[in-house]
Amino acid sequence: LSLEERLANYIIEGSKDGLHEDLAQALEKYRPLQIINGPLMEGMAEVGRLFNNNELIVAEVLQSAEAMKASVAYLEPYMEQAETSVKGKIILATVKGDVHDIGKNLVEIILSNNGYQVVNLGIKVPPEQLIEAYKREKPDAIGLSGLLVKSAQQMVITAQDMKTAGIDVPIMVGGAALTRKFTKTRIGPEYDGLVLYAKDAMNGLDLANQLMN
Ligand code: B1M
Repeated sequence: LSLEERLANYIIEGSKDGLHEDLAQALEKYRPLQIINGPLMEGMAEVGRLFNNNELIVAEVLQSAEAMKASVAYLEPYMEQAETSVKGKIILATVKGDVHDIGKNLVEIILSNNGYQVVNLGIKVPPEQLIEAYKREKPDAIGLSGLLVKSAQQMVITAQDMKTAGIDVPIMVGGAALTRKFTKTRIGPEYDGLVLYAKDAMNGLDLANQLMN
C-alpha cells in the first residue's frame, strides 16, 4: 500500500500500530493540514460510508475517531503558528444533543495557532450554557458545530435563545449537517447578529479574520 492508503487505513480500521511512523514520513512530503484534509479525511469519509451501510458499528467508529484524534495530536506541534498578538476571543461548542467533536477541535487548533484565544465548551452544549459563557467571557464571536441533521435544527433554537438573551455577537456555524443555504435562510433570520457558515476549519479561520478586520 502507498503511504496515503496506509494513512487512510489507520482511520478506517481504527488502528494506531505504525501510525506515528507513517505520519512522520508523511510530514517529509506534506504539511500537517494537507495530511488531515487529504488521506485522513478520506479515511473518515469511508468510515462514514461504511457506518451508513451498517458495515461498521458505533464501537468501531469510536476506534476510528480515536485514531483521527491521535493523528491530529501528533501533527499539531508541526502546524504553522502565526506570530501575532491576540486577534480576538472565540467560544466554541458542539450543540446540544451532539457528541461529534473532531471537527470542532480542529477549528480550535487552527484558531489558536493563528492568534485567537479559544474557549472550548466541549460537546452537547445547551443554549443556557452558551449564554452563561458569553456573559462570563465576552467573546468576539461564537462558533457552533454540529454533525447530526437534528443539530441543524438545534442551531436554530440556540440562535433564538441567544437573541432572547440579548446577544448579537457574530456566530459562525459549521459541520456536516449544515449548508450555506440553511444557515442563511433558517438560522440567520432567527438571530440579530451576523451568522456565517464555515465549510471547513480553514474557512472558519478566514471568516474569523474577516470579522476581526
Ligand atoms: Co457519528 N454520525 N454518530 N459518530 N459520525 C455521522 C455524523 C453520520 C453522518 C454517519 C453516517 O451515518 N453516515 C451520522 C449522522 C446522520 C445524520 O444525522 N444525518 C452519524 C450518526 C447517525 C451517529 C449516531 C447517532 C450513531 C448512533 O449512536 N447510532 C451517534 C450520535 C451521538 C450523538 O451525537 N448524540 C454517533 C456517534 C459517533 C461516534 C461517537 C462513534 C463518533 C464521534 C467521535 C467524536 O467526535 N469524538 C462518530 C463519527 C466519527 C462519525 C463520522 C464517521 C465522522 C465525523 C468526523 O469526525 N469527521 C460521521 C460521518 C462523516 O462525517 N462522514 C458521523 C472528521 C471531522 C474532521 O469532520 O466534523 O465534519 P467534521 O468537521 C469538518 C467540517 O464539518 C468543519 O470543519 C471540519 C473540517 O475542517 N466544521 C466546522 C465542523 N465544525 C465546524 C465548526 C466551525 C467551522 C467548521 O466553526 C464553529
